[in-house]
Amino acid sequence: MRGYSLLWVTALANVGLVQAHTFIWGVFVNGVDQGTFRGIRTPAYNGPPPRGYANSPVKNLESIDIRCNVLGDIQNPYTIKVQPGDNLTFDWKHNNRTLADDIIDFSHHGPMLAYLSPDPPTENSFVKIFEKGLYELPEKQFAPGKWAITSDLKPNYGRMNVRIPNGLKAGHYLIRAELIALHEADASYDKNPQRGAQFYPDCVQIEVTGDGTVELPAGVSFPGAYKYGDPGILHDVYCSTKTTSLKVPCTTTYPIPGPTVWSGAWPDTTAVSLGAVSGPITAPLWSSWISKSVVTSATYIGNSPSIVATSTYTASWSAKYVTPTPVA
Ligand SMILES: [Cu+2]
Repeated sequence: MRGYSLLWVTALANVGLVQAHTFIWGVFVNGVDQGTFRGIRTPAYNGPPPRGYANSPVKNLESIDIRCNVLGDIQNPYTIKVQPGDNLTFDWKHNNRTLADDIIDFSHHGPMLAYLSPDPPTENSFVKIFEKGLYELPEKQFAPGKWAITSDLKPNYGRMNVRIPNGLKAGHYLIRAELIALHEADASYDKNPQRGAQFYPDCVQIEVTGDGTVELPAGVSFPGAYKYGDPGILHDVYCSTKTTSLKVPCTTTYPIPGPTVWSGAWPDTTAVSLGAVSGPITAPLWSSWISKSVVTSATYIGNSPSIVATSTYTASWSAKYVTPTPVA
């Protein structure tokens, strides 16, 4: 047991100082909500106030945080049971779990992706099962075109659909869903840490049941799969029609980072109609952040953080599956 709650992180209405970011608040299985924050390894906010409210992105591609975000090794007490063919809808939200939520800042153009790995992950165990990137080219000069995050996820209330592969063998898995925001990706983080592509990975614990026989092929590792210079990670979203001199190669196409989608994944994902949200639509004012291996947790009175706990933390991934400790 750890002395701080990771489930109850939240964003504050006061977002004037920070940009609006997103993480998964709930998972629907075939349209049925599994409960707010259930089965989801909710990330820390990754920065002290005011950054602490922002769910700051992961930008260091060599960090373990690129796997399942900050605190991504820490299990959720609940695991979502699914069967091959089930349709999962991830409910990405920012401030609250309502249709009025702003999801993510409008500037955050980029792709959305999903990987599947046995739980716990091993070397090269993440297999890509879904991706969507730039799906419509810009009409005007210097325009970004239509991107999965800003033209699909954001207007669709943060809903992202993935399907459990046909015939997948029973067992415990993690789905690593990911958004990559490219508005500062014309620079590379290793050369300019103020800028660079912004990664928002978020992992969901599932247990596949049934008598499927299909095993996942070899995939990629996180960290490891992405490099700073990869096309699609070093990318200028506004460059496709520029004629001025350019810092990075300028293309009208966008190569989505990582491996190709596994042939065993569903070729298409379909939006299913969703039932009611089950569980809270807001979270208590709470934040947690990590600096030099110390986790600090705070509640908020107005805009003032009140620190409730600090503890040392180093990400530690088990080599074997461990049954999560249920909450009392
Ligand atoms: Cu941002």
